[in-house]
Amino acid sequence: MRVLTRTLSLGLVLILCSTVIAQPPRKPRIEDTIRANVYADNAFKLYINGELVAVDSIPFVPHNVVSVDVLPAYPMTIAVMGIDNANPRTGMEYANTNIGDGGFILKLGDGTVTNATWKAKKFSWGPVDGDTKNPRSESIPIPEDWYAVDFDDSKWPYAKEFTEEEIGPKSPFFEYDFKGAKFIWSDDVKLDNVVLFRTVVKSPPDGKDRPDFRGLTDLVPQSPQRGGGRRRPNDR
Ligand SMILES: [Ca+2]
Ligand SMILES: [Ca+2]
Repeated sequence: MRVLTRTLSLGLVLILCSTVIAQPPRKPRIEDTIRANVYADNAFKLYINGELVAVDSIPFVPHNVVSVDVLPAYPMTIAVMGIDNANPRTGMEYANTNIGDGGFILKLGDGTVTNATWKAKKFSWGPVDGDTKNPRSESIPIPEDWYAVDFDDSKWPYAKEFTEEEIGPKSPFFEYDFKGAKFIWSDDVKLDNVVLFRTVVKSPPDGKDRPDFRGLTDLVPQSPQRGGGRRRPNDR
């Protein structure tokens, strides 16, 4: 009986050890990141796995591309706020002389691209019915946790794809890799001015195996901690 108990205890210890070993093996390196190329008419906020990772650094003009390194972890929840420049009261721009149109496109270094499999829901639109004589906008409240991993977007509509001709991207769009990605928006690329997008990338589209570094801050690192013990020169 005692032998059995000891064997079971040993087994438990081994299971615990293997659980620990299965945790992220090291700190992430820049080679573990993938490049995110993002272009929005006019601006965006990008969340990955519930964290804000990029915002459009130039919200109106020129039409810039934001290209940043991100650390992927799968399944990967991507949530984006797309913002077409508009007067919040009328939904129009350029001193209420122009309806203006939106558009969003993204490509990640793992092969993730925007297309009609993404969800897209409008939260502010106008001028209602395209009425530019008496323009007014309408909005619905944006859920507080719209970018969270566990947010339920099952009732959201799917995004609509638009051609490059319809969106008319401007330089320097053509200098960046958006191959295979589609421009998306909600149904009305002119009237819909604030649109939220969501998708879940179950596994890397390029099939490459990548470590999952989530929860790294909750673990005791293998190398000495800052301020605790001696740090090796290259341990940063
Ligand atoms: Ca518009
Ligand atoms: Ca616009």
